[in-house]
Amino acid sequence: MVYGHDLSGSDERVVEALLVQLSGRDVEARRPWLDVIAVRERRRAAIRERAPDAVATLEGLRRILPDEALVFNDINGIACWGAGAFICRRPRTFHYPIGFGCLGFALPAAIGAKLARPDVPVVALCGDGGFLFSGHELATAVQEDVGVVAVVFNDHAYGTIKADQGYRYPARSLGCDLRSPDFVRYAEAFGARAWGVDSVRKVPEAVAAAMQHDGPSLIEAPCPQVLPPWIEAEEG
Ligand SMILES: Cc1ncc(C[n+]2csc(CCOP(=O)(O)OP(=O)(O)O)c2C)c(N)n1
Ligand SMILES: [Mg+2]
Repeated sequence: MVYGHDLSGSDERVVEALLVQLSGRDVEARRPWLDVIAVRERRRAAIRERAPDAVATLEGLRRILPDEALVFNDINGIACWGAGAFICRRPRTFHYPIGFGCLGFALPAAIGAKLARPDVPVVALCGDGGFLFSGHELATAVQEDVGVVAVVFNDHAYGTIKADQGYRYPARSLGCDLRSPDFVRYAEAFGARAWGVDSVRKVPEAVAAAMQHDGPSLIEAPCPQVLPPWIEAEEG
C-alpha cells in the first residue's frame, strides 16, 4: 500500500525502485504535494467514519475499474461522498454535478460518454429517486446498444433529503418516502440486463460482472440513509 493505493506486482517494484532513488534527497521540496496526499487521506478517513458503506463501495469500485473508466454521479447517499472519497487517477474520469446538483444527470451523461469513448467502461451511480428522473433513457441505451452500467442505490426515499430534514427538524420529514418500482423488472422491460444484489458492498463485484457483457446493464442494491456531507459543511 502506498498512500492508500493498492499496488501489486510490477507497480510495487517500480515504487520500490523510486524510493531507492529518492532516499537522501531533499524531499521537503516536495512537501506541498505530500501535504495534499495527506489531506486527502485524512479526509477519506473522516468520511469513512460518517459513511462507511459509501467509502467501502467507492473503494471497491476503484479496485475493479481501470483508471481510465468514466464514473457519472447523481446526488445520492453513496455518490455524494465520491467527491471526497473516490480516488481519481486520470483527469475527467469522475463526473459529479456539483452546484446545480441536477438529479437525472448520471445515466444520460454516461450514455453520451460511452458513445464518445466506447473503449472504456462507463458507470452511472444513481439513487432510486434520481434514477426515475431519467431512467427511461435506458431505451436509448438499448436501442443504440450502448454498454453503460447503471447502479441504482435504493433506500426507497429521497434519502439524503430525508436525513437532512430529520437533522434540522427532529423526527419530521415531508415528501421524502418513495414507493420504488422494481428496478430490475423496469430495466428488463427496456431490454437491458439487470439484477439485484442484497448489499451495497456487493456493488463493485456486480459492476465488474456487468462490464464483461456488451449492451446496457442495471444493478439494484439496497443502501443505508446517512446525513449528507453538506450538513457538515454548514455546521462545521
Ligand atoms: C433536479 C433536482 N431536483 C431535486 C434535487 C434535490 N435533491 C438532492 S438529493 C435528492 C434526493 C435524491 O434521492 P435518491 O436519488 O433516491 O438518492 P438518496 O438521497 O436517496 O441516496 C434530491 C431530491 C436535485 N438535486 N435536483
Ligand atoms: Mg434514495
